[in-house]
Amino acid sequence: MDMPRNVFKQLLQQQRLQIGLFVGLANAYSMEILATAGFDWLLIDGEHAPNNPATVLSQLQAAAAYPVQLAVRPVNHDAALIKQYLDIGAQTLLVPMVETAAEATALVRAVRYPPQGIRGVAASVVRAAHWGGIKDYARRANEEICLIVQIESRQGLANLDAIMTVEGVDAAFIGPADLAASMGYLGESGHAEVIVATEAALTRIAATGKAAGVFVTDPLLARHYRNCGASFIAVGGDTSLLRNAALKLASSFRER
Ligand code: 3PY
Ligand code: MG
Repeated sequence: MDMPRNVFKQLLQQQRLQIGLFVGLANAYSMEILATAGFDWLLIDGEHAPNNPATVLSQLQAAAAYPVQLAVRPVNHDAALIKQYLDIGAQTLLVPMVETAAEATALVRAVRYPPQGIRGVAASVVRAAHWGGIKDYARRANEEICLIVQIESRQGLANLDAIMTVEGVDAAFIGPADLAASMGYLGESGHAEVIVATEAALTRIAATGKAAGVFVTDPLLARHYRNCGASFIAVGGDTSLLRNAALKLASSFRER
């Protein structure tokens, strides 16, 4: 068996538009439904959803049969947790709250085998390497892993250029909710100043030749961010989709 290519990483390098969804239901069956829905990429969220390596594994397995790219968001920068996600087969990680080049460098080291990094080696017993079936896994893994850093604070913005120069950072994704909070606008991710900061950040990221991403649910603003340089755009989350559809259905059958 050949090393599986990370198609998401290739598409990010081309800065081709890719529409994604955040997946927080933490469930393999609903993940499989979403995998059939036509999104380019799905993010299994381990930051704000009740996920762990076991639930992430079942979602990776559920979506594997479908032509959709998958990313996993760990809850923090813990190299041990990152190792587990890579070993179960996540090839793309979206890591929250990256604020300095030193943090980005540590993350690059966490996703790479030695000597470039510190990822523990056990290729013959992990799903990512087909339990030894992918003979050149240990040699090729570093190049197929895609590291996306999330920029979502004032400090992250201040250090954006330095973060983007870190070799091994493949892309950066703006998180407007945390960015708004960091700018003093908690709960106001649509605040004009947050939008201006996001526009500038997307432009700066794209200018480095690396892919820029953002979470935005408003189609017009999404189009605007695309024009600013965003190429991978998360347009919503499954929990909101379910709740909104449920609210609408319930209310539509109430007697007025
Ligand atoms: C944020 O907005 O803070 C995110 O992490 C993703 O949208
Ligand atoms: Mg965030």
